[in-house]
Amino acid sequence: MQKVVISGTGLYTPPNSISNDELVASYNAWAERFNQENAEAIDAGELAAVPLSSSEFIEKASGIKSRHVVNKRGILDIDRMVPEIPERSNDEWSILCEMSVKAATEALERAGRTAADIDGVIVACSNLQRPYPAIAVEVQAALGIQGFGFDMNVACSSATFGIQTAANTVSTGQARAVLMVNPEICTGHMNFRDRDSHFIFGDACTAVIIERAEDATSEHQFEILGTKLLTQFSNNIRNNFGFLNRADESGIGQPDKLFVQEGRKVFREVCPMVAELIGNHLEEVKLSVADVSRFWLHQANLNMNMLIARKLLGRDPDLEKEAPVVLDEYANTSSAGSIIAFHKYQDDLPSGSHGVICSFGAGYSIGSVIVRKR
Ligand code: CO8
Repeated sequence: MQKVVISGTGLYTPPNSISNDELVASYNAWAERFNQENAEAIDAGELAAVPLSSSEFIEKASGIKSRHVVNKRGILDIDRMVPEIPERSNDEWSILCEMSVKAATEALERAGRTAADIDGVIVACSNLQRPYPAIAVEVQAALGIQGFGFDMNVACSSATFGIQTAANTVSTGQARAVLMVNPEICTGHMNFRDRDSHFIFGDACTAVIIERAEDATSEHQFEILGTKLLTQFSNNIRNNFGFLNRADESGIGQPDKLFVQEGRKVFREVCPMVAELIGNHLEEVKLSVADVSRFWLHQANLNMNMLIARKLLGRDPDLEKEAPVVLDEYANTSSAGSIIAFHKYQDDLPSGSHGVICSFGAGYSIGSVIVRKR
């Protein structure tokens, strides 16, 4: 078995950003119009009035202040409330491929690698834009990578599950190096007319190069000391969109064909599972929580991360140093979130520092990757 390192990471951030105030203004304008247009039915008790949203609630309940998105106009247009992303011809690179190439280019550069050094591509994300051909195979072609590519989806935990898959592939000698990418257009699967969830997600793409330690020359190396994954079935985060929808037309366009969740239950059930998994994983690799300099946690909710860090540390974390936050600017970018935090907050760590990349989300799915800076 070969020792394996993460030798480079990359990030693509879409140029458009929507603040809470902008998002709430659009949602509330739609809600007020809906309530006016349906005033009679609402007064007669035949229809429930749509409640208004508030920026204060969003920031307090989640820590989110804004989100980057691939298309702003379509989301904020109250006659649409869906991003406008024109279909492309089969001769053009798809938008997920385009985002992946941008993030991968930075990851390759930081790893000091070129396409010729990579033997496999994994696209791991929540929101795949088509069933086939795999986006990973398209990314391979766009970058000129030989070998193999495949897509995988474990919702918000796709990246950590992708890192484990890539690390196993490299450690067993099946590949010298693997590119693992997380293109997430979460706004394509959001219900911007649902007050409870309209603020939760944003768009981004991250990329990670995983390679043999003995080959690595990068200045940004983290040895993977261990990976630990857990899944436990839950309907509390669900999206019923799929290829069989057309086999029952009555369900097409219903809210359950977009992201839906029982946020409170997720919060309550997932936090203890995450803290326990990280604690057990650290024990397995003979480290204690005190040995960990940084937790790059999944970026869904600041209060969740505070609670998890508190459970582990027995005190409030120093967010800047111990559990960096990117969800204030990015919102929840699903699988990309913990990797954005890892990418942005790693260069200051001295060699020998230990860190944990941890994701959690739909499934439920939880993934922990323990690393040591080289
Ligand atoms: N404005 C004002 N008030 C609001 C709003 C709003 N926008 N939304 C809700 N309220 C109200 C509620 O109606 C409720 O009112 P009342 O008390 O009268 O009933 C009150 O505020 C409190 O509501 P909640 O109990 O729902 O509020 P919480 O404090 O629980 O906060 C959160 C809601 C922020 C959603 C929180 O529960 C949370 O973050 N939970 C965890 C969610 C999570 O991490 N989910 C993971 C999902 S991501 C994932 O797994 C990947 C899926 C794949 C990606 C798909 C991409 C689209």
